[in-house]
Amino acid sequence: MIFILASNNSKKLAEMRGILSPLGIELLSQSEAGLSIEVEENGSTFEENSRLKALGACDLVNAPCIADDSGLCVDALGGAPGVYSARYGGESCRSDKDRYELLLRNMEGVTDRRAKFVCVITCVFPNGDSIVSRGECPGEILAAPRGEGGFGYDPVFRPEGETRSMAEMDAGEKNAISHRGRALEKFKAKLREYYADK
Ligand code: ITT
Repeated sequence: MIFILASNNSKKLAEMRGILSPLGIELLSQSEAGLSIEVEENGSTFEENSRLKALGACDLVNAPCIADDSGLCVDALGGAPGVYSARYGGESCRSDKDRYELLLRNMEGVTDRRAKFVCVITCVFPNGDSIVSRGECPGEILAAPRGEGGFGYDPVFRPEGETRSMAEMDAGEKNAISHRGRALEKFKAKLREYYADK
């Protein structure tokens, strides 16, 4: 089964391939599928943006398209950066490091460190059908970055029940507990049901 990942984030692609390939799902990047698109993410929820990205790709190719919209929601910041995680700090933040350093500055002196990663996967089929699944990973924001693995805010996030940051885990360990891993586990079950009903 070939699916196209409607994403420009190569780290997401690598994680999703790691999770979906054992199921026989071949995930093509946008460039491998001959697509060059940047969908405007103007939704206010992960669900809306995930659907916008999947539809944007599916309008252009005759294959099922998957999108992942994800982010970090921090309790003490009213859920920010949330759907704006990739754009946190605007033009003044040009890298993942800039963004997590801004987050740490905004959390200075804050004792409530609770946060969660959220991921919403949407798969749109050429016939208009769709599958949506959501995964969350609760945890807390560390005082300083730790680890070199993963991407984004991983160095400053410690998942609940863990002593290490997400960036101190290897890919398999992260996928087993991450928001993306959890959303994709649900997605796999829904996909099996979808094809069983066909
Ligand atoms: P696409 O929209 O092209 O897929 P993107 O990186 O812009 O790529 P999002 O709009 O979904 O994706 O933003 C997700 C951001 O949330 C991402 O850039 C990271 O900053 C953060 N994020 C999501 N998943 C993460 C993870 O597993 N570890 C660390 N940070 C993550």
